[in-house]
Parts: sequence; structure tokens; C-alpha cells
Amino acid sequence: SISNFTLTMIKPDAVSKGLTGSILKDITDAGFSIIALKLTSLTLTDAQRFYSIHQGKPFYEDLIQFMTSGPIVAAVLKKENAVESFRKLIGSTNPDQAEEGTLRKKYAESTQRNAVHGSDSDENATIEAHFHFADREIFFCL
Ligand code: YYY
Ligand code: MG
Repeated sequence: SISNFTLTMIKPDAVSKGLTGSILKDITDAGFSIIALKLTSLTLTDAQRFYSIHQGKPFYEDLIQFMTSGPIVAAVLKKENAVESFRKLIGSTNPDQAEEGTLRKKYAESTQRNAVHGSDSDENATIEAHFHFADREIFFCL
């Protein structure tokens, strides 16, 4: 199905290394419009809620710890078929398996510290966009 938008987070590893500008440029060069954007952070409760689907998995506690360790950048991105197109741009969860030219290949340190989040379905893109942004902060006109 065709979705117009997806939600991304530039994760604490990439923000702390000053990669925000490069990553946003790669994203817009790939044809996405940034229709919402903020430098923010996740509280413990926020991170537990955002990643609740992964609760109980062996990596969950460390993931929550990492995602609350520093500032992140949240953005809503608009493009035709945005969810699938952006998942292709970010590459595999494990950067060692990510294709050349993908954001995780270029910027990730490890499976946990993998630089960028992307929504995995249209339904989750809607949930995740509203997790970070009020309606008035999302500009579909862009
Ligand atoms: O959607 P994606 O981010 O590519 O991976 P998920 O399977 O949804 O896992 C979310 C997040 O959890 C992943 O980006 C890093 C972390 N993680 C991990 O630390 N170790 C794993 N074996 C799997 C995922
Ligand atoms: Mg996922």
C-alpha cells in the first residue's frame, strides 16, 4: 500500500557524533521532504512505550538504556511509498549486513547503536509520528 509519510529518529550515537546534518542531507537527497523536525530526548517511560513491542527480548533493556542516553532528532518524512522507501535507505538492523550506501552502513556503530530508526508499517508510522509531534507540528504542505 502507498503511505505518504514515515517517522525517523536519529539516535543518540549519531547525534552525539555531530552526524545530524549529514544524515538529514542524505535523507533529502534521497527525495524525502522533512515535514516535521525536532531535537529532543526520550524519558525512560517514553522509550519503554516506543519500543513496547520488543519488551522481553534479550536486547530490550540495553536498547532502552541506549535510547535514553542522550539527545535524539525526530522527524516525519514525506515521500511516495515512504515507509518501504525509507527502510531501504536505512538498511539492515545490523550494519554489517547493511548494503553499501545505506544510512546504517555509513553511520552505524553496531546493531544497537545503529544511528537511525524508521517505522516498519503505515500503521506504526502514524502512531510514531503522533508519539513525537502534535498535528500542528506536521506540515503536509511541504
Ligand atoms: O526496525 P529495526 O530498528 O531495524 O530493528 P528492530 O528489530 O525493530 O529492533 C529495534 C532496535 O532494537 C534496533 O534498531 C536495534 C535494537 N536491537 C538490538 O540491539 N539487538 C538486536 N538483536 C535487535 C535489535
Ligand atoms: Mg523496528
